[in-house]
Amino acid sequence: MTKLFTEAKNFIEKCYKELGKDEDIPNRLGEIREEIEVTGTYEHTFHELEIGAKMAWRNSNKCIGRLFWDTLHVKDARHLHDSDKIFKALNHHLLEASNGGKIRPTITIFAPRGRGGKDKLRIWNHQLIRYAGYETEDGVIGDPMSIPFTKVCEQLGWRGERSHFDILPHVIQVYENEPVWQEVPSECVLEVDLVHPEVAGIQDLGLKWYALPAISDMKLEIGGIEYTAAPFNGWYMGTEIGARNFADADRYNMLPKIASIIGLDTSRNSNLWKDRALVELNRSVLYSFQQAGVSIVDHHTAAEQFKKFEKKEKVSGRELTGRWSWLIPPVSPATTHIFHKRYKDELVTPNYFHQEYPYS
Ligand code: HEM
Ligand code: NRG
Repeated sequence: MTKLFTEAKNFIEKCYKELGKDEDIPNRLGEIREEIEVTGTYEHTFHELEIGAKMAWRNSNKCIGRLFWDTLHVKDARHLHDSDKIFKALNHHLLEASNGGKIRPTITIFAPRGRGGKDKLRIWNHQLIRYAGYETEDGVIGDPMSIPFTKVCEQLGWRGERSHFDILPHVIQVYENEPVWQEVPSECVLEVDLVHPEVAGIQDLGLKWYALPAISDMKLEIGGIEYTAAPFNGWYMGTEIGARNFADADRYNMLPKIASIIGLDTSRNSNLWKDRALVELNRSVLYSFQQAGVSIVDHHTAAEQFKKFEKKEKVSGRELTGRWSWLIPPVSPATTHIFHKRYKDELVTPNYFHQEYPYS
């Protein structure tokens, strides 16, 4: 038995049993065995692809948002091999998933790695929407985390405006071809300006963040088939933006500015100015998204939803896996039940995997 067939068998048995279609397993496995013998690989039916992507989300140990795994909207783009059509599909994903603010968890799945592991489609962006970062003599402009990728984009001929919030272009590599880029149409990018329910000064910072977190550099693996381009999105948990993207000293580093706006003494640690600034920044993120009608979840609600997920998995007879260090929120972790439990960090497939950077 080839390795691929073993992995296919594992997946088909798991998924058909879950769908209550046990009787179809022998036939389907016969088909797959023959297809692998003749072509070296096999193709998933749409139904298999859909349930596989959902199971992969359910098995994502680092994700607190898994209660909603069964609602994932799966878009089949396996037939697209032309860069223009792939760019269009990415824009379409952004529009449909953003849905005017009522975000729909969505994945677009492009053609998998082909026979012999050769044909490999890649999206070079880490996320479909992300802000550029530039090193200048006067310090960093934009998102420091994007500096290496922004350099790559500029080497490919793109030029950013050097604001703190330049949307990076989409960069894709279609098989052995050189990478190509395309600007993301502004109508596909929903953004939220930061305001605060009481502190007017926060608005004057001119901060904003995009609505849609859409990871585009991970590989979806289902039954031994590797989907190297399969961007997916849900909605944000507020702390991702308020406690990390804006707060980390090596990201937008806004805590000192927020503290000074609120009038806190930043010369001493023991007055907890960082903690107080963090809370106001996180209130601001949640309030701004809510006012703008854009889906977002606070970390307490997300933890409660995760608790529901834990219970549902138990009822379904599946063993829960999770990575504690990622599941606890970065603000007030011990106020959530997650902090007080242990999770088994075991890899279950299908799943989403990190892959090598396509650029050096
Ligand atoms: C990680 C929340 C939807 C798969 C995470 C993290 C959070 C989160 C807070 C940790 C991120 C970090 O610390 O950088 C949510 C919420 C969702 C959602 C609120 C709303 C629906 C999804 C969907 C998928 C997914 C739709 C896949 C189909 C993952 C994966 C990771 C992750 C694979 C780990 C990413 C990595 O290794 O960098 N999620 N998620 N999530 N989530 Fe979700
Ligand atoms: N922390 C990252 C995004 C990681 C994924 N988070 C999600 N995923 N919510 C950031 O940009 O802040 N999702 O699919 O919803």
